[in-house]
Amino acid sequence: MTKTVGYMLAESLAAHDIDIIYCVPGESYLGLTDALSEFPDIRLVVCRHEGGAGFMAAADGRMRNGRAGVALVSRGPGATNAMIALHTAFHDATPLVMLIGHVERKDVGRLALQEQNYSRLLSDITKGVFEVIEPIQASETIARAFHLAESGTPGPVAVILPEDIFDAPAEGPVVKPRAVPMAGPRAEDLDQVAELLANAERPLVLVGGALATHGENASAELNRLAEAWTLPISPTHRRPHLFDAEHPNYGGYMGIRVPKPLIEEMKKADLMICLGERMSDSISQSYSFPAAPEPQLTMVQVWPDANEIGRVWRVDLPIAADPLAVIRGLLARNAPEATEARKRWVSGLNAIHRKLLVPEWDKMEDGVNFGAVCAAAARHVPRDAAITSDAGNFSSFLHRYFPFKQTQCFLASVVGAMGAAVPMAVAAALRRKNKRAVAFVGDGGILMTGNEIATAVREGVAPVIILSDNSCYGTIGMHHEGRYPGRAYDAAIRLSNPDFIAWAKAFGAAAVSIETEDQIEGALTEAFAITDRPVLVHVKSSAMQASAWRKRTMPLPAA
Ligand SMILES: Cc1ncc(C[n+]2csc(CCOP(=O)(O)OP(=O)(O)O)c2C)c(N)n1
Ligand SMILES: [Mg+2]
Repeated sequence: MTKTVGYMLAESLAAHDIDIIYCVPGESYLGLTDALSEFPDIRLVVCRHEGGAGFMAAADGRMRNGRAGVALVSRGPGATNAMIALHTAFHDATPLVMLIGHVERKDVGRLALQEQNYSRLLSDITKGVFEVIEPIQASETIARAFHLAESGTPGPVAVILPEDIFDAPAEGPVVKPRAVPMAGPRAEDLDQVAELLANAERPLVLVGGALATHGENASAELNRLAEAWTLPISPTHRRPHLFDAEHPNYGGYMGIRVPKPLIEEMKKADLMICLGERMSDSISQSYSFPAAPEPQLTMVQVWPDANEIGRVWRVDLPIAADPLAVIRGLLARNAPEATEARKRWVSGLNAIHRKLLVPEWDKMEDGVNFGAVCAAAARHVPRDAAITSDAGNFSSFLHRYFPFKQTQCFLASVVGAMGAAVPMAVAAALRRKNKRAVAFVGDGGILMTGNEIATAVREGVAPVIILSDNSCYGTIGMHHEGRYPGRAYDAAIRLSNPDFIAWAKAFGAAAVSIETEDQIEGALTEAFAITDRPVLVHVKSSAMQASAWRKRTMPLPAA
C-alpha cells in the first residue's frame, strides 16, 4: 500500500518524540487521525473544547524540557476556539506546535466551509504559520515548525493542513528533528557579570521562564550560585517554584504588584540580573522597576534570544545565552568573600519575604478566607506535585501563603488567561505519572474550561481541584472599586453559580466542601486521600476579602 501524507505526518511527529497529542476531532483532518490509529505510542487525548486542548498542549510544552507540546484542532471554529492557547504560549514563550485542519486545496479562497486565512488570522499570536500545499513539504514543515517553536524565544507555531492532502501519496523521506541552536555566554561577558556582582552592594537576581525549561536540573546549581555569591534570588511572576521559598537566600517573589515593604527594599538595589527572564509588564511593576526604557539601576539580562534583549529596556550587559550556562560560568569563577553589607542586604530582603509568608488573615463573615485554605494546602500538596493556577484574585493567596518548593512544578498562563488551571492540571497528571496535580481556580475560571474534568475521567487521571467560590469575578470588582471609588458596579461581577458539588459528581469526580475554616483540614485530608478520580474541593470563600492584600470597601449585595 502506498504511504499517505497522513501517515508520514504521524511518522514525523513520532520522529520528534511526540507521545501525547491534545485534540478535538474534526472532519478537516480525518486522514491524520486515521493514520494515528497505527501509532500506539502516540496518545491522542480527545478534549471537550479546543481552548482546553490548547492549554493542555501549552502545559506540556513547559514540561518537556524545552520541547514543544502539540495540539491538533479543526479549521475555522476549532482553530478560533484554540486561539487562547496560542496567545498564552506567545506571551509566555512556551514552545507549542498547533496542527490545524484546512479546506481542500482546490477550494482555498472561495470562502469554503469554515475557511480562514490563517496567515492573517494568526499573524500576531504565533511565531509562524506554515501551510502544507504539496505532499513533499509535509514532513519538512513539521521539522521546521518544531525548530521555530523551540528556538530563540520559544513560542507557538501553526501548521495548516488541507483536508485533501492527507490521502495524497507521501513523497520524500521523513525529515529528522533539527537540533535547537543555543548561543553560549562569551567568556568576557561572564567576566563582566562576575565583576559587576563582585562590586555591587545590593544586587537582585530575578529567575524566570528560560530557567524553568531545565526543570529541576537547574535547582542545585542555582542554589550553589546564591550561596557562593551571597545573592538574593527572586522568582518572577508565575515561576514561584524556581527557588525554594524557605531558602535563606530567597529575596522575595517578583510577581504582579509586589507588596510595598518588599518593593521599597528591592528598589534600593544597585544591580539587577535577569536570569532567563524576558521581563514583562507584570514583572516590571508596569514598566516602573526596572523603568522602561531607561532602567534606574545597572541591568544585566540573560535570555536565549539576542533579538529580545534590549527590545524594551536599555540593558547594560545583554547576554544571549542559556541562563544555566551563565550560572555555571559564574560558579567556575571565584566568588569574593561576602561583605557584611552584602549579607545584611540578602538577609534583609529575606526577612521581609518571611514576614509576608506569616499566616495572618482575618476571619471573614461572608465566607472562608482563602488564605487559610492555601496555607493549609501547603501541608497536603506533595513535594513533587504539579500545581496549576488559573487567573484571578484567589491566586494572590496562593502566591502569598503557599511556600513553593523547587521539587514542585508550577504551571499557569503567565499572561493571565482564565481557564488554564483545570486543563493544565489534566496535562500535568498525564505527563508526570504517579505524581499529584493540584489546580487552584476561581468560580469564574472553572466554568470556562472545567468541562475538561470529563477528559480527566476519560484518561483515568486524578487531579485535585481547589475552587475558590466567592460568587463573583472578584478581581474585576476590586479593580472597579479602585478606579471608581464608591461606584461598585456589582451587576458586572456577580455570578449565579451551579451547585458545584453536584456538578463535579456528575462528571464522575469526587467532591468535598469547605464552608467554615474548621472544615479545611478534614476536607483536604479527605480530598488528598482520593487517588482514583478527580476531586473537587469546593471552598465557599469570602468576597469581602478581595485579595491576599485587600478587602472590599463595600459589601457585595446578594444576587
Ligand atoms: C479568558 C479571560 N477572560 C477575562 C479575563 C479578565 N479577568 C481577569 S480575572 C477575572 C475574574 C476572575 O474571577 P474568578 O475566577 O471567580 O476569580 P476571583 O477573582 O473571583 O478570585 C476576569 C474576568 C481574563 N483574564 N481571562
Ligand atoms: Mg470568583
